[in-house]
Amino acid sequence: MAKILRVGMIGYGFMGKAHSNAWRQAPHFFPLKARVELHTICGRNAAGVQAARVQFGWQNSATDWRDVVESPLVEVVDINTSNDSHAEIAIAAAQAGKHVLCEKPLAMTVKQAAQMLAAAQKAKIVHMVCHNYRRIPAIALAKKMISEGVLGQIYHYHARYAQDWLSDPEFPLKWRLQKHTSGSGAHGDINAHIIDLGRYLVGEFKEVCGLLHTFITERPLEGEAGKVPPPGSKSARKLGKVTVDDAAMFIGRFHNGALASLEATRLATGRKNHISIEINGSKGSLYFNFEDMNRLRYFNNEEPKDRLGFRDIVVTQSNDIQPYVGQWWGSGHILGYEHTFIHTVADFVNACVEGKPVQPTFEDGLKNQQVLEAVELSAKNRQWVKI
Ligand code: SOE
Repeated sequence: MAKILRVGMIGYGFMGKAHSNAWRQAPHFFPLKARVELHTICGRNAAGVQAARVQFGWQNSATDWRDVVESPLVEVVDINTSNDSHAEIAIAAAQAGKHVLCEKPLAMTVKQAAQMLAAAQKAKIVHMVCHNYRRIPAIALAKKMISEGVLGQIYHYHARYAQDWLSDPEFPLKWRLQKHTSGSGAHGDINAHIIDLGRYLVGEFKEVCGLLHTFITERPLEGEAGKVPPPGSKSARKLGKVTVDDAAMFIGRFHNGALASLEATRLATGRKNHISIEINGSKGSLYFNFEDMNRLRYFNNEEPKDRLGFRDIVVTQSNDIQPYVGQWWGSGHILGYEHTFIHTVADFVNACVEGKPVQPTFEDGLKNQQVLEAVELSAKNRQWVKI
């Protein structure tokens, strides 16, 4: 009888949708060591989570995450809530012996991340942070090429994560815009991703110097957006203070001597989910652009000098020599954002069955948090900070 892995997922927003799709699809495309059951989806709003249960294909719905964590049937807890609840839920799940997949950033602070890692290690559960972009086939190929030494000594890691969903001042003051629920803004939300890719592809950060900035300092409270008060009316609209960054930038040094330059913003008008990465080394360079996510651009400085140039590697060869793509379609049939979550879940399921670690673990999450917090301290004190 094949092992069954029953999943309880907390949160049903954008990430709940992406993760639900991944839990449903992974078994159909990857050789998993267990059957996956979408057992319970949990959210505070009963009507909302019931609708999500039907839409996303879960067996049960719940409104109290403790019911999910304490259920003897659930073996895996998938956390997709606002950042302020990651630690409490993950620690309770670990103490209940559940394997935990947690959305990024792992926590609100380094202290919380360390507590989550300690609880996971003590409970001997499998723990993973959903830095899904590591499992873009082109990024996984870049990792393989760098590990083989094709770039030689790494000089530069240059990364930009640019979105513009906050460029409208009418976008309301949701949880990602408030420090007490999000911890930080673009910094912990999307800089966390390119920090993780820097750690994955280049190495550990040694020291950083950064700045955080908020362009739009007030926004309409939820429910007030778009309501323009009639001219001359006394009832001013209810606005709230934005307490997190709109944009974060930092430079830094890796322990291996490479230099880092990262920028994350949610006000880059025209950029919807733009992630560009360039890594320059002594023997060559790699360039990646998420808006063209099946393509990795490679400059091999060891080719004959009359034909040097960046060339395109379309990372979709189905003969299994490129990571993940062999499980999908014939060569050249491209993949998308949702596949990165399916790859993440597939590796997580097999790790849970085997009881083996799977990166990025909560330790990676803690190291990410250490970089995030060092940049915040640097920005506050306007000085370099060692990690
Ligand atoms: C919002 O910025 C967001 O949903 C991030 O939280 C995700 O991690 C990223 O993949 C897409 O944008």
